[in-house]
Amino acid sequence: MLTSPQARLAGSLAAVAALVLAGAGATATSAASSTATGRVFFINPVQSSGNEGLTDQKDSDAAVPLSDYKTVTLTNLDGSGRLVGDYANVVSETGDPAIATNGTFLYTRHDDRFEQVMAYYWVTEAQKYIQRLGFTGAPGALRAVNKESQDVRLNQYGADNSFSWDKKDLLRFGKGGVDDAEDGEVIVHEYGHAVHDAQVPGFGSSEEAGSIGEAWGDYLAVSVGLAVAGAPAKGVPAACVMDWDATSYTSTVPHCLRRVDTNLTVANKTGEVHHDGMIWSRALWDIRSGLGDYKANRVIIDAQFDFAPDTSFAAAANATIAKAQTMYGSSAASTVRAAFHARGII
Ligand SMILES: [Ca+2]
Ligand SMILES: [Ca+2]
Ligand SMILES: [Ca+2]
Ligand SMILES: [Ca+2]
Ligand SMILES: [Zn+2]
Repeated sequence: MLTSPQARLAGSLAAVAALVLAGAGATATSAASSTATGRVFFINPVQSSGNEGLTDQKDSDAAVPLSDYKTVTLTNLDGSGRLVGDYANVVSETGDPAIATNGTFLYTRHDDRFEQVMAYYWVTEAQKYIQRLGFTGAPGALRAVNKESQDVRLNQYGADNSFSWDKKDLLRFGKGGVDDAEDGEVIVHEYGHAVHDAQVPGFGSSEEAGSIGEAWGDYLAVSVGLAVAGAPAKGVPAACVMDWDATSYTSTVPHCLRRVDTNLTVANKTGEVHHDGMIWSRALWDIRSGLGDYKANRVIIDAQFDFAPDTSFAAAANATIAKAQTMYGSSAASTVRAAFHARGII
Protein backbone atom coordinates (compact mmCIF):
# COMPACT_ATOMS: atom_id res chain seq x y z
CA MET A 1 0.00 0.00 0.00
CA LEU A 2 1.23 3.46 -0.81
CA THR A 3 1.75 6.08 1.80
CA SER A 4 0.79 9.61 0.86
CA PRO A 5 3.16 11.52 -1.40
CA GLN A 6 3.59 14.05 1.38
CA ALA A 7 4.73 11.39 3.83
CA ARG A 8 7.10 9.90 1.35
CA LEU A 9 8.51 13.29 0.59
CA ALA A 10 9.07 14.33 4.15
CA GLY A 11 12.74 15.03 4.28
CA SER A 12 13.04 14.51 0.59
CA LEU A 13 15.98 15.59 -1.40
CA ALA A 14 14.52 18.99 -2.06
CA ALA A 15 17.77 20.67 -1.15
CA VAL A 16 19.61 18.87 -3.84
CA ALA A 17 20.67 21.17 -6.58
CA ALA A 18 19.85 19.20 -9.66
CA LEU A 19 21.21 21.88 -11.88
CA VAL A 20 23.09 20.39 -14.69
CA LEU A 21 25.31 22.88 -16.33
CA ALA A 22 28.66 21.46 -17.16
CA GLY A 23 29.87 19.67 -20.22
CA ALA A 24 30.55 16.02 -20.58
CA GLY A 25 34.09 16.26 -19.34
CA ALA A 26 37.16 14.59 -20.62
CA THR A 27 36.84 11.23 -22.22
CA ALA A 28 38.97 8.47 -20.83
CA THR A 29 41.46 7.51 -23.44
CA SER A 30 42.96 4.35 -22.03
CA ALA A 31 41.29 1.26 -20.71
CA ALA A 32 42.16 0.51 -17.12
CA SER A 33 42.11 -3.18 -16.48
CA SER A 34 43.07 -3.56 -12.86
CA THR A 35 40.68 -5.16 -10.41
CA ALA A 36 40.48 -5.30 -6.64
CA THR A 37 38.25 -6.75 -3.99
CA GLY A 38 35.84 -4.42 -2.21
CA ARG A 39 33.13 -4.60 0.41
CA VAL A 40 29.85 -2.83 -0.39
CA PHE A 41 26.14 -2.70 0.29
CA PHE A 42 24.30 -4.45 -2.55
CA ILE A 43 22.56 -2.07 -3.44
CA ASN A 44 21.56 -1.02 0.06
CA PRO A 45 21.20 -3.09 3.23
CA VAL A 46 17.43 -2.68 3.56
CA GLN A 47 16.79 -3.85 0.02
CA SER A 48 19.22 -6.76 0.24
CA SER A 49 18.20 -8.02 3.68
CA GLY A 50 14.51 -7.14 3.80
CA ASN A 51 15.07 -5.72 7.27
CA GLU A 52 13.07 -2.48 7.35
CA GLY A 53 14.05 -2.07 11.00
CA LEU A 54 17.67 -1.16 10.29
CA THR A 55 18.59 2.30 11.53
CA ASP A 56 21.65 4.50 11.25
CA GLN A 57 22.58 4.58 14.95
CA LYS A 58 25.06 7.37 14.34
CA ASP A 59 27.00 5.53 11.66
CA SER A 60 27.84 2.64 13.96
CA ASP A 61 29.18 -0.63 12.64
CA ALA A 62 26.90 -2.45 15.07
CA ALA A 63 23.79 -1.10 13.33
CA VAL A 64 24.23 -3.31 10.27
CA PRO A 65 25.26 -6.98 10.50
CA LEU A 66 28.29 -8.02 8.50
CA SER A 67 26.04 -10.46 6.63
CA ASP A 68 24.32 -7.46 5.02
CA TYR A 69 27.52 -6.51 3.21
CA LYS A 70 28.76 -8.15 0.03
CA THR A 71 32.29 -8.70 -1.21
CA VAL A 72 32.56 -7.72 -4.87
CA THR A 73 35.14 -7.19 -7.58
CA LEU A 74 35.99 -3.58 -8.33
CA THR A 75 36.81 -3.34 -12.03
CA ASN A 76 38.37 -0.86 -14.45
CA LEU A 77 40.82 0.45 -11.84
CA ASP A 78 43.96 2.18 -13.07
CA GLY A 79 46.25 0.11 -10.88
CA SER A 80 47.48 3.02 -8.76
CA GLY A 81 45.98 1.53 -5.61
CA ARG A 82 43.45 4.36 -5.41
CA LEU A 83 39.81 4.34 -6.38
CA VAL A 84 40.48 5.81 -9.81
CA GLY A 85 39.55 4.15 -13.05
CA ASP A 86 37.86 4.32 -16.42
CA TYR A 87 34.47 5.44 -15.13
CA ALA A 88 35.01 6.90 -11.65
CA ASN A 89 37.57 9.13 -9.99
CA VAL A 90 36.85 9.13 -6.26
CA VAL A 91 38.26 11.86 -4.08
CA SER A 92 37.77 12.21 -0.35
CA GLU A 93 37.50 15.88 0.59
CA THR A 94 37.57 15.34 4.32
CA GLY A 95 38.75 11.85 5.23
CA ASP A 96 41.60 9.47 4.56
CA PRO A 97 41.66 8.31 0.93
CA ALA A 98 41.07 4.61 0.49
CA ILE A 99 44.24 2.95 -0.75
CA ALA A 100 44.33 -0.74 -1.52
CA THR A 101 46.30 -2.96 0.75
CA ASN A 102 46.99 -6.32 -0.86
CA GLY A 103 44.43 -5.53 -3.56
CA THR A 104 41.56 -5.15 -1.12
CA PHE A 105 39.27 -2.35 -0.03
CA LEU A 106 37.52 -4.01 2.90
CA TYR A 107 35.91 -1.44 5.19
CA THR A 108 32.72 -1.25 7.21
CA ARG A 109 30.32 1.65 7.36
CA HIS A 110 31.77 3.57 10.26
CA ASP A 111 35.01 3.90 8.30
CA ASP A 112 34.68 6.81 5.87
CA ARG A 113 36.60 4.84 3.29
CA PHE A 114 33.58 2.52 3.00
CA GLU A 115 31.61 5.26 1.23
CA GLN A 116 34.50 5.83 -1.17
CA VAL A 117 34.36 2.16 -2.17
CA MET A 118 30.58 2.36 -2.56
CA ALA A 119 30.89 5.41 -4.82
CA TYR A 120 33.54 3.77 -7.00
CA TYR A 121 31.65 0.50 -7.31
CA TRP A 122 28.17 1.85 -8.04
CA VAL A 123 29.26 4.58 -10.45
CA THR A 124 31.34 2.04 -12.35
CA GLU A 125 28.58 -0.57 -12.36
CA ALA A 126 26.04 2.02 -13.55
CA GLN A 127 28.25 2.91 -16.51
CA LYS A 128 28.88 -0.76 -17.29
CA TYR A 129 25.12 -1.39 -17.22
CA ILE A 130 24.56 1.45 -19.69
CA GLN A 131 27.23 -0.01 -21.94
CA ARG A 132 25.58 -3.44 -21.77
CA LEU A 133 22.49 -1.76 -23.21
CA GLY A 134 24.61 -0.86 -26.22
CA PHE A 135 25.65 2.71 -25.41
CA THR A 136 29.34 2.20 -26.07
CA GLY A 137 30.07 4.61 -28.89
CA ALA A 138 31.60 1.77 -30.89
CA PRO A 139 31.00 1.77 -34.66
CA GLY A 140 27.41 0.67 -35.29
CA ALA A 141 26.53 0.79 -31.60
CA LEU A 142 24.52 3.39 -29.74
CA ARG A 143 26.20 6.61 -28.64
CA ALA A 144 28.25 6.57 -25.46
CA VAL A 145 26.77 8.43 -22.47
CA ASN A 146 29.09 9.88 -19.83
CA LYS A 147 31.69 7.26 -20.69
CA GLU A 148 34.47 9.00 -18.82
CA SER A 149 36.10 8.90 -15.41
CA GLN A 150 33.36 10.70 -13.49
CA ASP A 151 34.63 12.86 -10.65
CA VAL A 152 33.05 11.95 -7.32
CA ARG A 153 33.75 13.69 -4.02
CA LEU A 154 32.95 12.42 -0.55
CA ASN A 155 32.45 15.03 2.13
CA GLN A 156 32.10 13.53 5.56
CA TYR A 157 31.62 16.79 7.43
CA GLY A 158 28.60 18.04 5.53
CA ALA A 159 25.81 18.80 7.99
CA ASP A 160 23.02 18.00 5.59
CA ASN A 161 22.32 15.52 2.85
CA SER A 162 24.25 17.80 0.59
CA PHE A 163 25.09 15.43 -2.19
CA SER A 164 24.72 17.48 -5.24
CA TRP A 165 25.43 17.95 -8.83
CA ASP A 166 27.09 21.26 -9.41
CA LYS A 167 28.61 23.22 -12.23
CA LYS A 168 31.80 21.20 -12.35
CA ASP A 169 30.59 17.82 -13.63
CA LEU A 170 31.04 16.53 -10.12
CA LEU A 171 29.04 14.25 -7.87
CA ARG A 172 29.29 15.07 -4.19
CA PHE A 173 27.92 13.00 -1.34
CA GLY A 174 27.35 14.23 2.18
CA LYS A 175 26.30 12.61 5.41
CA GLY A 176 22.88 13.80 6.59
CA GLY A 177 21.12 10.92 8.36
CA VAL A 178 22.51 7.74 6.88
CA ASP A 179 25.64 8.74 4.99
CA ASP A 180 24.33 9.32 1.49
CA ALA A 181 26.92 7.15 -0.22
CA GLU A 182 25.95 4.17 1.93
CA ASP A 183 22.91 3.77 -0.31
CA GLY A 184 23.84 2.70 -3.82
CA GLU A 185 20.52 4.03 -5.09
CA VAL A 186 21.50 7.52 -3.95
CA ILE A 187 24.81 7.16 -5.78
CA VAL A 188 23.19 5.98 -9.01
CA HIS A 189 20.49 8.65 -8.78
CA GLU A 190 23.17 11.33 -8.72
CA TYR A 191 24.99 9.55 -11.52
CA GLY A 192 21.76 9.86 -13.49
CA HIS A 193 22.15 13.64 -13.41
CA ALA A 194 25.66 13.29 -14.81
CA VAL A 195 24.32 11.03 -17.56
CA HIS A 196 21.59 13.48 -18.51
CA ASP A 197 23.98 16.38 -18.60
CA ALA A 198 26.47 14.46 -20.71
CA GLN A 199 23.64 13.86 -23.19
CA VAL A 200 22.18 17.38 -23.18
CA PRO A 201 24.38 20.03 -21.57
CA GLY A 202 22.34 22.22 -19.26
CA PHE A 203 19.46 19.77 -19.12
CA GLY A 204 16.82 20.60 -16.52
CA SER A 205 16.22 24.32 -16.98
CA SER A 206 12.42 24.12 -16.79
CA GLU A 207 10.34 22.65 -13.98
CA GLU A 208 9.19 19.73 -16.11
CA ALA A 209 12.71 19.09 -17.40
CA GLY A 210 13.99 19.19 -13.82
CA SER A 211 11.30 16.71 -12.87
CA ILE A 212 12.35 14.42 -15.72
CA GLY A 213 15.91 14.64 -14.39
CA GLU A 214 14.84 13.52 -10.91
CA ALA A 215 12.64 10.80 -12.37
CA TRP A 216 15.43 9.47 -14.54
CA GLY A 217 17.81 9.35 -11.59
CA ASP A 218 15.32 7.38 -9.53
CA TYR A 219 14.51 5.07 -12.39
CA LEU A 220 18.16 4.46 -13.25
CA ALA A 221 18.91 3.73 -9.59
CA VAL A 222 16.18 1.11 -9.48
CA SER A 223 17.18 -0.34 -12.86
CA VAL A 224 20.86 -0.68 -11.97
CA GLY A 225 20.02 -2.20 -8.60
CA LEU A 226 17.79 -4.83 -10.17
CA ALA A 227 20.29 -5.57 -12.94
CA VAL A 228 23.37 -5.80 -10.75
CA ALA A 229 22.07 -6.91 -7.35
CA GLY A 230 18.99 -8.80 -8.52
CA ALA A 231 15.52 -8.83 -7.03
CA PRO A 232 15.08 -7.23 -3.60
CA ALA A 233 14.58 -9.38 -0.53
CA LYS A 234 11.06 -10.61 0.13
CA GLY A 235 8.72 -7.81 1.11
CA VAL A 236 10.82 -5.00 -0.32
CA PRO A 237 9.08 -3.34 -3.30
CA ALA A 238 11.28 -3.19 -6.39
CA ALA A 239 9.85 0.27 -7.08
CA CYS A 240 11.09 1.70 -3.78
CA VAL A 241 13.89 4.23 -4.15
CA MET A 242 16.67 4.73 -1.55
CA ASP A 243 15.33 2.27 1.02
CA TRP A 244 18.32 2.76 3.35
CA ASP A 245 18.82 6.51 3.14
CA ALA A 246 15.06 6.87 3.65
CA THR A 247 15.17 5.26 7.09
CA SER A 248 16.34 8.61 8.49
CA TYR A 249 13.39 10.48 6.99
CA THR A 250 10.39 8.16 6.86
CA SER A 251 8.45 6.56 9.66
CA THR A 252 6.30 4.20 7.63
CA VAL A 253 7.32 0.84 6.18
CA PRO A 254 8.53 0.16 3.58
CA HIS A 255 11.03 2.97 3.81
CA CYS A 256 11.05 4.66 0.42
CA LEU A 257 12.28 8.17 -0.18
CA ARG A 258 10.28 8.00 -3.38
CA ARG A 259 8.77 5.31 -5.57
CA VAL A 260 8.61 4.77 -9.32
CA ASP A 261 5.17 3.13 -9.24
CA THR A 262 2.89 5.81 -7.80
CA ASN A 263 -0.40 6.71 -9.42
CA LEU A 264 0.44 10.41 -9.70
CA THR A 265 -0.63 12.21 -12.86
CA VAL A 266 -0.11 15.74 -14.13
CA ALA A 267 -3.22 16.71 -12.16
CA ASN A 268 -1.15 16.11 -9.00
CA LYS A 269 1.72 18.42 -9.92
CA THR A 270 3.04 20.56 -7.08
CA GLY A 271 5.93 22.33 -8.79
CA GLU A 272 8.53 20.47 -6.71
CA VAL A 273 10.77 18.49 -9.04
CA HIS A 274 11.29 15.39 -6.89
CA HIS A 275 7.56 15.08 -6.36
CA ASP A 276 6.59 15.80 -9.93
CA GLY A 277 9.32 13.46 -11.11
CA MET A 278 7.25 10.59 -9.78
CA ILE A 279 4.73 11.29 -12.57
CA TRP A 280 7.43 10.71 -15.17
CA SER A 281 9.17 7.82 -13.41
CA ARG A 282 5.91 5.87 -13.25
CA ALA A 283 5.65 6.20 -17.01
CA LEU A 284 9.21 4.86 -17.35
CA TRP A 285 8.32 2.00 -15.00
CA ASP A 286 5.32 1.11 -17.18
CA ILE A 287 7.44 1.25 -20.34
CA ARG A 288 9.84 -1.15 -18.66
CA SER A 289 6.95 -3.46 -17.78
CA GLY A 290 5.71 -3.36 -21.34
CA LEU A 291 8.96 -3.73 -23.29
CA GLY A 292 11.28 -5.40 -20.80
CA ASP A 293 14.21 -3.61 -19.26
CA TYR A 294 16.63 -4.01 -22.20
CA LYS A 295 14.44 -2.56 -24.94
CA ALA A 296 12.81 -0.03 -22.61
CA ASN A 297 16.08 1.38 -21.40
CA ARG A 298 17.60 1.55 -24.87
CA VAL A 299 14.59 3.58 -25.99
CA ILE A 300 14.49 5.75 -22.86
CA ILE A 301 18.18 6.62 -22.88
CA ASP A 302 18.52 7.15 -26.61
CA ALA A 303 15.44 9.39 -26.60
CA GLN A 304 16.99 11.59 -23.93
CA PHE A 305 19.52 12.85 -26.49
CA ASP A 306 16.58 14.52 -28.24
CA PHE A 307 15.20 16.37 -25.21
CA ALA A 308 15.61 20.15 -25.12
CA PRO A 309 17.28 21.46 -21.92
CA ASP A 310 13.95 23.09 -20.97
CA THR A 311 11.67 20.43 -22.42
CA SER A 312 8.06 19.93 -21.40
CA PHE A 313 6.72 16.55 -20.34
CA ALA A 314 4.69 16.36 -23.55
CA ALA A 315 7.60 17.15 -25.88
CA ALA A 316 9.84 14.62 -24.13
CA ALA A 317 7.09 12.00 -24.22
CA ASN A 318 6.63 12.51 -27.95
CA ALA A 319 10.39 12.20 -28.50
CA THR A 320 10.36 8.92 -26.57
CA ILE A 321 7.42 7.58 -28.57
CA ALA A 322 9.20 8.50 -31.80
CA LYS A 323 12.35 6.73 -30.62
CA ALA A 324 10.37 3.58 -29.78
CA GLN A 325 8.85 3.67 -33.25
CA THR A 326 12.26 3.98 -34.89
CA MET A 327 13.96 1.32 -32.80
CA TYR A 328 11.22 -1.27 -32.33
CA GLY A 329 8.17 -0.36 -34.43
CA SER A 330 4.51 0.48 -33.93
CA SER A 331 3.67 -1.95 -31.18
CA ALA A 332 6.48 -0.64 -28.98
CA ALA A 333 5.49 2.94 -29.77
CA SER A 334 1.92 2.17 -28.69
CA THR A 335 3.19 0.78 -25.38
CA VAL A 336 5.20 3.93 -24.76
CA ARG A 337 2.32 6.19 -25.76
CA ALA A 338 -0.04 4.39 -23.38
CA ALA A 339 2.38 4.80 -20.49
CA PHE A 340 2.54 8.57 -20.94
CA HIS A 341 -1.19 8.85 -21.65
CA ALA A 342 -1.97 7.11 -18.35
CA ARG A 343 -0.11 9.91 -16.53
CA GLY A 344 -2.04 12.63 -18.34
CA ILE A 345 1.12 13.74 -20.11
CA ILE A 346 -0.25 13.29 -23.63
CA1 LIG B 1 30.59 13.50 -16.52
CA1 LIG C 1 29.31 5.60 6.99
CA1 LIG D 1 21.39 10.76 4.02
CA1 LIG E 1 15.30 0.24 -3.78
ZN1 LIG F 1 18.39 14.45 -8.00
